[in-house]
Amino acid sequence: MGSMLEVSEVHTVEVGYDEFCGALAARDLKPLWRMARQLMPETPLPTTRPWLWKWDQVLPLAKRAGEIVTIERGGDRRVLAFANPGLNGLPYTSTTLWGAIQYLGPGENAPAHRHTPSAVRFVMTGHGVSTTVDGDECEMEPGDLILTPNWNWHDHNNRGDEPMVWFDGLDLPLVSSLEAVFFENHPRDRQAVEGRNLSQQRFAAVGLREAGAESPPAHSPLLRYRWTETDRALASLHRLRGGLAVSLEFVNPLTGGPAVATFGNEMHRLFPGGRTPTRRKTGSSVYVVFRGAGRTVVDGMEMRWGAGDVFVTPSWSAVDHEAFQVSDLFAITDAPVLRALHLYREEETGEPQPITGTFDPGR
Ligand code: GTQ
Ligand code: FE2
Repeated sequence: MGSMLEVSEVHTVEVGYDEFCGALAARDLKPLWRMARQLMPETPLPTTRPWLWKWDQVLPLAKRAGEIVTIERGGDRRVLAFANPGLNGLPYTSTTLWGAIQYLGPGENAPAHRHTPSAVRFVMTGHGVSTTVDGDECEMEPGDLILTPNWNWHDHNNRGDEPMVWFDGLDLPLVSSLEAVFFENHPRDRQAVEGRNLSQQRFAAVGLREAGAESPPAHSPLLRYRWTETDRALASLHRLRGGLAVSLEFVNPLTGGPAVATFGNEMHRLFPGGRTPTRRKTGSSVYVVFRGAGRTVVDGMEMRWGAGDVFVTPSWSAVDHEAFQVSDLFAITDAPVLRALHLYREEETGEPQPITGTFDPGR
Protein backbone atom coordinates (compact mmCIF):
# COMPACT_ATOMS: atom_id res chain seq x y z
CA MET A 1 0.00 0.00 0.00
CA GLY A 2 1.36 3.42 -0.98
CA SER A 3 1.72 6.35 1.39
CA MET A 4 -1.38 8.39 2.15
CA LEU A 5 0.04 11.31 0.23
CA GLU A 6 0.80 9.34 -2.89
CA VAL A 7 -1.69 10.11 -5.65
CA SER A 8 -2.21 6.81 -7.37
CA GLU A 9 -4.69 7.85 -9.98
CA VAL A 10 -5.62 11.26 -11.40
CA HIS A 11 -8.97 11.72 -13.09
CA THR A 12 -9.05 14.00 -16.07
CA VAL A 13 -11.92 16.20 -17.23
CA GLU A 14 -12.97 13.57 -19.80
CA VAL A 15 -14.17 11.27 -17.00
CA GLY A 16 -17.97 11.11 -16.98
CA TYR A 17 -19.87 12.70 -14.13
CA ASP A 18 -21.54 9.47 -12.94
CA GLU A 19 -18.25 7.62 -12.93
CA PHE A 20 -16.70 10.53 -11.03
CA CYS A 21 -19.44 10.34 -8.39
CA GLY A 22 -18.81 6.61 -8.10
CA ALA A 23 -15.10 7.26 -7.65
CA LEU A 24 -15.86 9.72 -4.85
CA ALA A 25 -18.14 7.21 -3.10
CA ALA A 26 -15.46 4.53 -3.40
CA ARG A 27 -13.12 6.83 -1.45
CA ASP A 28 -15.78 7.81 1.12
CA LEU A 29 -16.08 11.35 -0.17
CA LYS A 30 -19.28 13.25 -0.86
CA PRO A 31 -19.69 16.39 -2.96
CA LEU A 32 -21.37 19.25 -1.10
CA TRP A 33 -22.98 20.55 -4.31
CA ARG A 34 -25.39 17.61 -4.32
CA MET A 35 -26.72 18.15 -0.83
CA ALA A 36 -26.24 21.81 0.04
CA ARG A 37 -29.97 22.48 0.31
CA GLN A 38 -30.66 19.66 2.77
CA LEU A 39 -27.55 20.43 4.79
CA MET A 40 -28.21 24.15 4.96
CA PRO A 41 -31.94 24.77 4.66
CA GLU A 42 -32.99 28.41 5.06
CA THR A 43 -34.95 27.41 8.15
CA PRO A 44 -34.83 24.14 10.16
CA LEU A 45 -36.27 21.02 8.48
CA PRO A 46 -36.95 18.74 11.43
CA THR A 47 -37.42 15.02 10.99
CA THR A 48 -39.30 15.02 14.32
CA ARG A 49 -43.02 14.98 13.45
CA PRO A 50 -45.79 16.63 15.42
CA TRP A 51 -47.41 13.69 17.20
CA LEU A 52 -49.97 12.90 19.89
CA TRP A 53 -50.33 9.92 22.22
CA LYS A 54 -53.72 9.55 23.91
CA TRP A 55 -53.91 8.55 27.59
CA ASP A 56 -56.93 6.35 26.85
CA GLN A 57 -54.84 4.34 24.40
CA VAL A 58 -51.53 4.34 26.28
CA LEU A 59 -52.73 3.62 29.84
CA PRO A 60 -54.33 0.21 29.06
CA LEU A 61 -51.08 -0.87 27.40
CA ALA A 62 -49.05 0.32 30.39
CA LYS A 63 -51.42 -1.64 32.67
CA ARG A 64 -51.04 -4.74 30.53
CA ALA A 65 -47.28 -4.34 30.66
CA GLY A 66 -47.74 -4.29 34.44
CA GLU A 67 -49.51 -7.64 34.24
CA ILE A 68 -47.41 -9.51 31.72
CA VAL A 69 -43.94 -7.96 31.97
CA THR A 70 -42.24 -8.31 35.34
CA ILE A 71 -39.57 -5.77 36.12
CA GLU A 72 -36.95 -8.51 35.78
CA ARG A 73 -38.24 -9.55 32.36
CA GLY A 74 -38.55 -5.95 31.19
CA GLY A 75 -35.02 -5.16 32.38
CA ASP A 76 -34.78 -2.63 35.15
CA ARG A 77 -37.68 -0.49 34.11
CA ARG A 78 -41.26 -0.97 32.92
CA VAL A 79 -41.16 1.87 30.48
CA LEU A 80 -42.96 2.54 27.19
CA ALA A 81 -41.16 5.17 25.12
CA PHE A 82 -43.14 7.68 23.06
CA ALA A 83 -41.48 6.89 19.74
CA ASN A 84 -41.82 9.62 17.12
CA PRO A 85 -42.65 7.98 13.77
CA GLY A 86 -40.42 10.49 11.95
CA LEU A 87 -37.26 9.12 13.53
CA ASN A 88 -36.71 5.90 11.56
CA GLY A 89 -37.75 3.52 14.33
CA LEU A 90 -35.64 5.15 17.04
CA PRO A 91 -37.41 5.08 20.45
CA TYR A 92 -37.11 8.87 20.81
CA THR A 93 -39.86 11.47 21.06
CA SER A 94 -37.77 14.10 19.29
CA THR A 95 -34.21 14.13 17.99
CA THR A 96 -33.01 15.35 21.41
CA LEU A 97 -35.66 14.22 23.94
CA TRP A 98 -36.77 10.89 25.38
CA GLY A 99 -40.33 10.85 26.69
CA ALA A 100 -41.87 7.72 28.19
CA ILE A 101 -44.54 6.41 30.51
CA GLN A 102 -43.41 4.33 33.46
CA TYR A 103 -45.72 2.01 35.40
CA LEU A 104 -44.78 0.72 38.86
CA GLY A 105 -47.18 -1.63 40.64
CA PRO A 106 -47.73 -1.99 44.41
CA GLY A 107 -44.74 -3.53 46.15
CA GLU A 108 -42.49 -3.20 43.10
CA ASN A 109 -38.91 -1.91 43.11
CA ALA A 110 -37.10 -0.60 40.04
CA PRO A 111 -33.48 -1.32 41.02
CA ALA A 112 -30.84 1.31 41.74
CA HIS A 113 -28.53 2.45 38.97
CA ARG A 114 -27.04 5.61 37.52
CA HIS A 115 -26.26 6.99 34.09
CA THR A 116 -24.94 10.14 32.45
CA PRO A 117 -28.25 11.02 30.77
CA SER A 118 -30.29 13.12 33.21
CA ALA A 119 -33.91 12.28 33.92
CA VAL A 120 -37.01 13.87 35.40
CA ARG A 121 -40.23 12.23 36.54
CA PHE A 122 -43.52 14.07 36.30
CA VAL A 123 -46.11 12.14 38.33
CA MET A 124 -49.45 11.58 36.60
CA THR A 125 -51.41 9.21 38.90
CA GLY A 126 -50.91 7.16 42.07
CA HIS A 127 -49.64 7.48 45.63
CA GLY A 128 -47.15 5.79 47.92
CA VAL A 129 -44.10 5.78 45.63
CA SER A 130 -40.72 7.34 46.23
CA THR A 131 -37.54 7.66 44.21
CA THR A 132 -34.31 7.61 46.17
CA VAL A 133 -31.78 9.99 44.56
CA ASP A 134 -28.24 9.68 45.95
CA GLY A 135 -29.62 8.63 49.34
CA ASP A 136 -32.43 11.20 49.46
CA GLU A 137 -35.80 9.45 49.42
CA CYS A 138 -38.04 11.78 47.39
CA GLU A 139 -41.74 11.12 47.86
CA MET A 140 -43.83 11.34 44.70
CA GLU A 141 -47.34 12.74 44.43
CA PRO A 142 -49.34 13.68 41.32
CA GLY A 143 -48.00 16.89 39.78
CA ASP A 144 -44.61 16.58 41.51
CA LEU A 145 -41.43 16.86 39.44
CA ILE A 146 -38.54 14.71 40.65
CA LEU A 147 -35.02 15.19 39.28
CA THR A 148 -32.53 12.37 38.87
CA PRO A 149 -29.57 14.34 37.51
CA ASN A 150 -26.60 13.08 35.54
CA TRP A 151 -24.76 10.24 37.38
CA ASN A 152 -27.01 10.29 40.49
CA TRP A 153 -27.99 6.88 41.83
CA HIS A 154 -31.74 6.28 41.63
CA ASP A 155 -34.24 3.55 42.50
CA HIS A 156 -38.04 3.70 42.48
CA ASN A 157 -40.08 1.97 45.19
CA ASN A 158 -43.82 1.52 45.43
CA ARG A 159 -44.76 0.95 49.06
CA GLY A 160 -48.41 1.82 48.49
CA ASP A 161 -51.33 -0.32 47.41
CA GLU A 162 -51.95 1.15 43.96
CA PRO A 163 -49.88 1.49 40.80
CA MET A 164 -48.18 4.77 39.98
CA VAL A 165 -47.87 6.14 36.46
CA TRP A 166 -45.42 8.87 35.65
CA PHE A 167 -43.85 10.58 32.67
CA ASP A 168 -40.08 10.14 32.23
CA GLY A 169 -38.19 12.90 30.45
CA LEU A 170 -34.55 12.30 29.54
CA ASP A 171 -31.84 13.89 27.41
CA LEU A 172 -30.84 10.40 26.25
CA PRO A 173 -30.94 11.13 22.48
CA LEU A 174 -28.72 14.19 22.96
CA VAL A 175 -26.21 12.46 25.24
CA SER A 176 -26.24 9.47 22.92
CA SER A 177 -25.49 11.60 19.86
CA LEU A 178 -22.61 13.16 21.82
CA GLU A 179 -21.47 9.56 22.48
CA ALA A 180 -21.26 10.25 26.19
CA VAL A 181 -23.57 7.59 27.65
CA PHE A 182 -22.22 5.77 30.72
CA PHE A 183 -24.31 3.41 32.86
CA GLU A 184 -23.72 1.52 36.10
CA ASN A 185 -25.84 -0.78 38.24
CA HIS A 186 -25.76 -0.24 42.01
CA PRO A 187 -24.57 -3.28 43.98
CA ARG A 188 -27.94 -3.30 45.79
CA ASP A 189 -31.52 -3.07 44.46
CA ARG A 190 -32.24 -0.30 46.96
CA GLN A 191 -29.80 2.35 48.06
CA ALA A 192 -29.29 3.08 51.75
CA VAL A 193 -31.60 5.98 52.61
CA GLU A 194 -30.04 8.96 54.42
CA GLY A 195 -33.33 10.75 54.90
CA ARG A 196 -36.66 11.56 53.37
CA ASN A 197 -37.26 14.67 51.22
CA LEU A 198 -33.89 16.05 52.36
CA SER A 199 -33.44 18.45 49.45
CA GLN A 200 -36.82 20.00 50.20
CA GLN A 201 -36.00 20.40 53.87
CA ARG A 202 -32.82 22.28 52.97
CA PHE A 203 -34.91 24.54 50.75
CA ALA A 204 -37.86 24.87 53.08
CA ALA A 205 -38.96 28.13 51.45
CA VAL A 206 -38.29 29.84 48.15
CA GLY A 207 -35.09 31.89 48.45
CA LEU A 208 -34.14 30.39 51.82
CA ARG A 209 -31.75 27.53 52.38
CA GLU A 210 -29.85 25.99 55.21
CA ALA A 211 -26.84 28.18 56.10
CA GLY A 212 -23.32 26.90 55.65
CA ALA A 213 -24.24 24.37 52.97
CA GLU A 214 -21.54 23.46 50.49
CA SER A 215 -20.92 25.49 47.37
CA PRO A 216 -23.19 24.75 44.41
CA PRO A 217 -23.12 21.11 43.40
CA ALA A 218 -23.08 20.13 39.75
CA HIS A 219 -26.87 19.92 39.66
CA SER A 220 -29.87 21.54 41.28
CA PRO A 221 -29.77 20.87 45.04
CA LEU A 222 -33.56 20.67 44.98
CA LEU A 223 -34.68 17.27 43.72
CA ARG A 224 -38.43 17.42 44.35
CA TYR A 225 -40.58 20.27 43.06
CA ARG A 226 -43.91 19.81 44.76
CA TRP A 227 -47.15 20.29 42.90
CA THR A 228 -48.58 22.36 45.78
CA GLU A 229 -45.80 24.95 45.19
CA THR A 230 -46.05 24.82 41.39
CA ASP A 231 -49.83 25.23 41.58
CA ARG A 232 -49.53 28.21 43.95
CA ALA A 233 -46.89 29.87 41.75
CA LEU A 234 -49.07 29.45 38.63
CA ALA A 235 -52.06 30.95 40.44
CA SER A 236 -50.03 33.88 41.71
CA LEU A 237 -48.53 34.53 38.28
CA HIS A 238 -51.96 34.48 36.69
CA ARG A 239 -53.31 36.95 39.26
CA LEU A 240 -50.43 39.23 38.29
CA ARG A 241 -50.46 38.79 34.53
CA GLY A 242 -53.93 37.59 33.54
CA GLY A 243 -54.23 36.51 29.92
CA LEU A 244 -54.68 33.17 28.17
CA ALA A 245 -51.52 31.51 29.48
CA VAL A 246 -48.90 31.68 32.20
CA SER A 247 -45.69 29.68 32.10
CA LEU A 248 -43.17 28.70 34.75
CA GLU A 249 -39.70 27.30 34.37
CA PHE A 250 -38.31 24.91 36.99
CA VAL A 251 -34.95 26.37 38.01
CA ASN A 252 -31.97 25.48 40.11
CA PRO A 253 -32.60 27.59 43.25
CA LEU A 254 -28.88 28.32 43.69
CA THR A 255 -28.18 29.61 40.20
CA GLY A 256 -31.56 30.58 38.79
CA GLY A 257 -30.53 28.56 35.72
CA PRO A 258 -32.36 25.52 34.36
CA ALA A 259 -33.12 22.78 36.94
CA VAL A 260 -31.46 20.32 34.55
CA ALA A 261 -28.55 21.57 32.41
CA THR A 262 -29.46 19.65 29.27
CA PHE A 263 -33.20 20.18 28.99
CA GLY A 264 -35.78 22.66 30.20
CA ASN A 265 -38.72 21.81 32.47
CA GLU A 266 -41.77 24.02 32.28
CA MET A 267 -45.32 24.20 33.56
CA HIS A 268 -47.97 26.00 31.55
CA ARG A 269 -51.46 26.97 32.73
CA LEU A 270 -53.85 27.73 29.87
CA PHE A 271 -57.19 29.48 30.25
CA PRO A 272 -60.21 29.30 27.96
CA GLY A 273 -60.92 32.34 25.80
CA GLY A 274 -59.23 31.75 22.44
CA ARG A 275 -56.00 30.72 20.76
CA THR A 276 -52.64 31.94 22.03
CA PRO A 277 -50.46 33.87 19.55
CA THR A 278 -48.70 31.59 17.06
CA ARG A 279 -45.00 31.17 17.86
CA ARG A 280 -42.00 29.36 16.45
CA LYS A 281 -38.90 28.48 18.46
CA THR A 282 -35.82 26.44 17.79
CA GLY A 283 -35.78 23.12 19.63
CA SER A 284 -38.46 20.55 20.23
CA SER A 285 -40.85 20.29 23.19
CA VAL A 286 -42.73 17.34 24.66
CA TYR A 287 -45.93 18.29 26.49
CA VAL A 288 -47.71 16.22 29.14
CA VAL A 289 -51.31 17.22 29.86
CA PHE A 290 -51.71 17.04 33.64
CA ARG A 291 -55.29 18.29 33.72
CA GLY A 292 -57.79 19.98 31.44
CA ALA A 293 -58.71 19.77 27.77
CA GLY A 294 -57.91 21.80 24.71
CA ARG A 295 -56.10 21.80 21.42
CA THR A 296 -52.73 22.72 20.02
CA VAL A 297 -52.19 23.59 16.38
CA VAL A 298 -48.77 22.62 14.98
CA ASP A 299 -47.95 23.70 11.43
CA GLY A 300 -51.66 23.76 10.63
CA MET A 301 -52.43 20.39 12.21
CA GLU A 302 -54.83 20.42 15.12
CA MET A 303 -54.15 18.05 18.02
CA ARG A 304 -57.02 17.74 20.50
CA TRP A 305 -55.83 16.77 23.96
CA GLY A 306 -57.13 15.85 27.39
CA ALA A 307 -55.66 14.80 30.73
CA GLY A 308 -52.82 12.28 30.42
CA ASP A 309 -52.14 12.91 26.72
CA VAL A 310 -48.61 13.54 25.49
CA PHE A 311 -47.66 15.47 22.35
CA VAL A 312 -44.52 16.77 20.68
CA THR A 313 -43.84 19.97 18.76
CA PRO A 314 -40.82 19.96 16.40
CA SER A 315 -38.23 22.70 16.08
CA TRP A 316 -39.39 25.86 14.30
CA SER A 317 -42.94 24.58 13.90
CA ALA A 318 -45.73 27.15 14.20
CA VAL A 319 -47.51 26.45 17.51
CA ASP A 320 -50.57 27.87 19.23
CA HIS A 321 -52.69 26.53 22.07
CA GLU A 322 -56.33 26.82 23.05
CA ALA A 323 -57.78 25.56 26.33
CA PHE A 324 -61.42 24.46 26.48
CA GLN A 325 -61.17 24.52 30.28
CA VAL A 326 -58.38 25.55 32.66
CA SER A 327 -55.51 23.24 31.74
CA ASP A 328 -52.07 22.46 33.17
CA LEU A 329 -49.34 21.19 30.85
CA PHE A 330 -45.91 20.04 31.89
CA ALA A 331 -43.27 20.31 29.16
CA ILE A 332 -39.65 19.39 28.55
CA THR A 333 -37.67 21.23 25.90
CA ASP A 334 -34.13 21.36 24.61
CA ALA A 335 -34.19 25.18 24.73
CA PRO A 336 -31.47 25.43 27.45
CA VAL A 337 -29.01 23.60 25.17
CA LEU A 338 -29.85 25.87 22.26
CA ARG A 339 -29.55 28.94 24.50
CA ALA A 340 -26.17 27.84 25.85
CA LEU A 341 -24.91 27.37 22.29
CA HIS A 342 -26.38 30.68 21.06
CA LEU A 343 -28.75 28.79 18.75
CA TYR A 344 -32.00 29.77 20.37
CA ARG A 345 -34.47 31.76 18.27
CA GLU A 346 -38.08 32.59 18.87
CA GLU A 347 -40.61 34.59 16.91
CA GLU A 348 -44.30 35.39 16.83
CA THR A 349 -45.74 34.77 13.39
CA GLY A 350 -48.46 37.40 13.55
CA GLU A 351 -51.66 36.03 12.02
CA PRO A 352 -53.30 32.96 13.63
CA GLN A 353 -52.27 29.99 11.48
CA PRO A 354 -54.93 28.31 9.34
CA ILE A 355 -56.00 24.83 10.45
CA THR A 356 -55.42 22.43 7.56
CA GLY A 357 -56.09 19.07 9.26
CA THR A 358 -56.77 17.27 12.51
CA PHE A 359 -54.52 14.62 14.00
CA ASP A 360 -56.26 11.25 13.93
CA PRO A 361 -55.44 9.37 17.13
CA GLY A 362 -57.24 6.29 15.80
CA ARG A 363 -54.51 5.68 13.25
O1 GTQ B 1 -36.48 5.20 35.60
O2 GTQ B 1 -34.33 5.08 35.70
O3 GTQ B 1 -37.63 6.15 30.90
O4 GTQ B 1 -33.03 4.69 33.43
C1 GTQ B 1 -35.36 5.51 30.77
C2 GTQ B 1 -34.20 5.14 31.43
C3 GTQ B 1 -36.46 5.65 32.89
C4 GTQ B 1 -35.37 5.17 35.04
C5 GTQ B 1 -36.50 5.75 31.52
C6 GTQ B 1 -34.18 5.03 32.82
C7 GTQ B 1 -35.33 5.28 33.55
FE1 FE2 C 1 -32.43 5.43 35.17
